[in-house]
Amino acid sequence: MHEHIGIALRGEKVLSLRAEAAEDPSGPLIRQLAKDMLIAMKTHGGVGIAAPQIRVSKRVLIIHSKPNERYPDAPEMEPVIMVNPEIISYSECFDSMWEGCLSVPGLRGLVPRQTGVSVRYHDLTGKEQEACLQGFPARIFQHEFDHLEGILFPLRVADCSDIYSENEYRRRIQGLHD
Ligand code: K3U
Ligand code: ZN
Repeated sequence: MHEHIGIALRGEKVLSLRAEAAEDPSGPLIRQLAKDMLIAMKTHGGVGIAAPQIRVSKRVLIIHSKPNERYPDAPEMEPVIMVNPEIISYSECFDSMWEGCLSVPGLRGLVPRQTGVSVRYHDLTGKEQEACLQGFPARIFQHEFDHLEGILFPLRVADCSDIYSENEYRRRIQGLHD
């Protein structure tokens, strides 16, 4: 049984800071941080996580795309751990999707984002990697990258009336009744 790793909630200062670069992407501190993030992401049921969400202001994020209730067509991917990620380019197209966040419990917001991003990062061996992300993985990346910049999804919602409570979201968007 793992020690419980808590999630920082909106209003906590660590979520509004610009996170610091990891000096040694393959060192023991970053490896342990990545393990803790994986545990926290899995226990809390996220499809991604960023280090500030477990109260560590370092530039490390994980994306873990998998099909889910909301996005049944999302690709199934192994978790990808990115240290010191950078955005090389964005696609020109935008689309909007309903996002949630472990640090903003109970809310859903309709967020416009670019449909694709090319990114560069270090893996846990310290090697530089590049990836072109499209669709749901690109969305998760941009959401997690925002965490490293101190930005939470409600700031990205284009129209304030597109922020719903989780229950209202389920009723109105998913058409579920409980
Ligand atoms: O599993 C979640 C989910 C929510 C909405 C749609 C699909 C899945 C919980 S929220 C989540 O996984 C965040 C992770 C966070 F909080 F660490 F940032 C990632 C995310 C969900 C949806 C869109 C973009 C990013
Ligand atoms: Zn989030």
